[in-house]
Amino acid sequence: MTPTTPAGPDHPWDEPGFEYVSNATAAELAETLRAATRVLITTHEKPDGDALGTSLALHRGLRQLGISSQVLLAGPLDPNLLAIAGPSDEVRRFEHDGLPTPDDEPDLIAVVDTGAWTQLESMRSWLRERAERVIGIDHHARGGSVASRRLVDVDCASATQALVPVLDALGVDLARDEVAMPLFLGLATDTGWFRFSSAGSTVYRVAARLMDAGVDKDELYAMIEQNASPARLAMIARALGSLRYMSNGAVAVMRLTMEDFAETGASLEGLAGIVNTPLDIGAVRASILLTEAAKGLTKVSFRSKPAREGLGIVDVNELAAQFGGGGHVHAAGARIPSDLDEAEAAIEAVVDDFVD
Ligand SMILES: [Mn+2]
Repeated sequence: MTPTTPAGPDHPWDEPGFEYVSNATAAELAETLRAATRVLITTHEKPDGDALGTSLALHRGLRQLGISSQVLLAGPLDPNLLAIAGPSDEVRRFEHDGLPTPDDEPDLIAVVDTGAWTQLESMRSWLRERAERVIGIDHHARGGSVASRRLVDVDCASATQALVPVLDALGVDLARDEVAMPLFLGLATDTGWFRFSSAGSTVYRVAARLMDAGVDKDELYAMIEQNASPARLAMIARALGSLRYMSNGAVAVMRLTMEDFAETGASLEGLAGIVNTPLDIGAVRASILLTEAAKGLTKVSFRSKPAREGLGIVDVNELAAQFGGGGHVHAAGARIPSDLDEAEAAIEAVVDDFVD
């Protein structure tokens, strides 16, 4: 996700009383990494392109320096993204491999692209016990005390961008060992392939440097963005076929049923980003996708656009909170323990309050 500073005091990434800011420089973190012998690199659950890109780039950079490391990923992951990891990358999946065993005990842990305990649920207590050995590299404005020493650069459009100065301080050659490629992946995916407002001139300069270091952006784009299954397109068709509007056209709502999954053969993991499609419409300021996860259980994804002249934002973090969910101001989720019709009616009953 792009870094945002959501309104409201009770953001799920916050830790009351904790000020989430840098307390270490890139050079200091590089020195800590150089002194380590066994590093565990991890990131937020359900890793996206930036989370995976930052993890892999650090892993490959350390390998170039002869420092052993392992990447730990938790939660579902788009197979097109995971394909970026090569056979020589040491990737551990929490669901299959669990946490490192005592034999594998890391002497340093790097948490990247998040600093929020709520995004690290599956390894929360394990990380807490090792707090003094945890460093963080992030670009989000919100987070907690996960890492004892951290570099939080909210001016970076991606965590991979925030990692570049650390790799430079380490003396990693970005042009070797496919270090540049995952860096570019994070930068590209977190900026919507350089479309979002977060893609300023510095981002283009970093992207140019990574391309000069050998990144084949066309190949990467094809691997990530043009590699969908027919089932995904069938689900997009069904979602768009269900599209209706609330709040005088400002909010788009789509739904997917269990029958849609059964008939198309699509998986939940293959749905990422479908919720964004209605944001293509000029008048639409927020988009909601209701997915029937089980009979009587509806999973809801909320997205909203950045502010435009004369138009306020729809704070979907606040909207999702009405249903016990959360996230951030432009992207949030919730699980509503009712069927699709009831869930949609419950949203419709309150949504106007969030559209000014
Ligand atoms: Mn990110």
